[in-house]
Amino acid sequence: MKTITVMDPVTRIEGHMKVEIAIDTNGGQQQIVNAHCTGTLFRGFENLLNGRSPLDAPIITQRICGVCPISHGQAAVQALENVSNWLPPTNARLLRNLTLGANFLQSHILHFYLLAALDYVAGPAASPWATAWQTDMRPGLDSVAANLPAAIGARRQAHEMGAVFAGRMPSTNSYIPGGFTAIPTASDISRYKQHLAELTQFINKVYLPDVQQVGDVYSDYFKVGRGSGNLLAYGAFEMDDTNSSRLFSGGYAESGAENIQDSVNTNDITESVKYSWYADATGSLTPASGETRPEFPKEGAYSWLKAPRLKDKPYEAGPLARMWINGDYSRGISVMDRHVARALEAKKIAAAMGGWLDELNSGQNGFDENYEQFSGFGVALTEAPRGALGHWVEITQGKISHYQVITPTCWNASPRDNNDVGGPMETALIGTPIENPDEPVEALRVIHAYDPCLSCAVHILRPDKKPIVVHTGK
Ligand code: NFE
Repeated sequence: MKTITVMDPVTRIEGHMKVEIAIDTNGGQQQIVNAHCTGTLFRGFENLLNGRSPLDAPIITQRICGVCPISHGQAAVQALENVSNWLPPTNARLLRNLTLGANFLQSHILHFYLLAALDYVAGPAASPWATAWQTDMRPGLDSVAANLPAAIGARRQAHEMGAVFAGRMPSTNSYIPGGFTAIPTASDISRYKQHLAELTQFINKVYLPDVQQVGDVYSDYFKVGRGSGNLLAYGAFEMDDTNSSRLFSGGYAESGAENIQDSVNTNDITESVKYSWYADATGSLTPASGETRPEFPKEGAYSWLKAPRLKDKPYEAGPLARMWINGDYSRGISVMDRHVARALEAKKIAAAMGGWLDELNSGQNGFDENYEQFSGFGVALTEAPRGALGHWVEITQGKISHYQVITPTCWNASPRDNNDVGGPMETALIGTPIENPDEPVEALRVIHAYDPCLSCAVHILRPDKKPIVVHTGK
């Protein structure tokens, strides 16, 4: 008999998400036979930006999320600079990389220890650690549980490291079109270096071994949760001032392919809204012409996320996709591969950060005073900790006239598209064995491996200043 289990809200993620799974017996085993992922709040940041100064874009878009604000700051300034066809000076490029890198490290450490590990490891017997379920908790991982408090310290240290140049974390005012507001001093550089050395030690000696240990005890999860099998990365961390090389290159691979396409044409990206609470007239648009026009209720719709597709296909974004496209990881596509690739990526980024620090010119301005903000169209394709992030902007007579953001979680947690094909996470859930439908921890493992972030919801203001309140319940 089919059981429907609803997780609402899914906990230990950022943002607001509901996942509904249907569980049935298949081949003598209970498993998930259908899944629907729902983003339960509306995010109308694009509409907030219309009519504003371009300088507001990096400030406002960082408020989309407290976990990945730096990526939004980076994407916003790169989109604005793209309008002016301009690249930042050396120190700005390096300071941005160093601040973004710090944000990736805090996010990856946060994700593994505070969001995902408790799916595998019984936490200390105290709130908020103690797990409320007993299903499939395997012994042998006490040493991982013992590292949870140290991980909190490491995450805080990554934030402190980012704040050395950025002034404050999580959201910073230092990302501005034309450069970066800080002038690094020798003492800043040495403070950053000290943090980086300690964090590198944590990543290499604690985080990576812990992930490997979880992978050994739960090795069956290398075969669970493949998802769409299609991988997408835009690339990030500029390695030179001409933007000819990045630490992670962009590209896509269909069906876990060996055959990696090394560039992404954004005209191939469209967003379906057949199952999303947006006006049908806004469906199948490319982000350059995309519209954020909510429609609730709407027949058949079940998510506030649109369904982005590349050449009409769903794609997974994230550390596994980045490492795969860059040729750094090819073991497989699964729940556990996502954790391992994320930890290996933290190691790779931390190592690169040492090089950027050495390249910094102490005492030199990271802002080019000749920068001029033109009107026109701009796009930035970069990466957030959770994967490919795009910002599209149009400036008309000095004001933002159009803005669109597609976040990585939009790719990963998207609902079904115009062809009724589910998003990567929905597909990954199907086939997952479930021991106890009342405690479907196996489904949580699949969901958490993507590190979903449903992004913050907002009320948007009409010109008459009355808030539009969208009711998603009865
Ligand atoms: Ni809110 Fe984010 C990242 C972005 S959401 S955490 O990483 O963009 O997918």
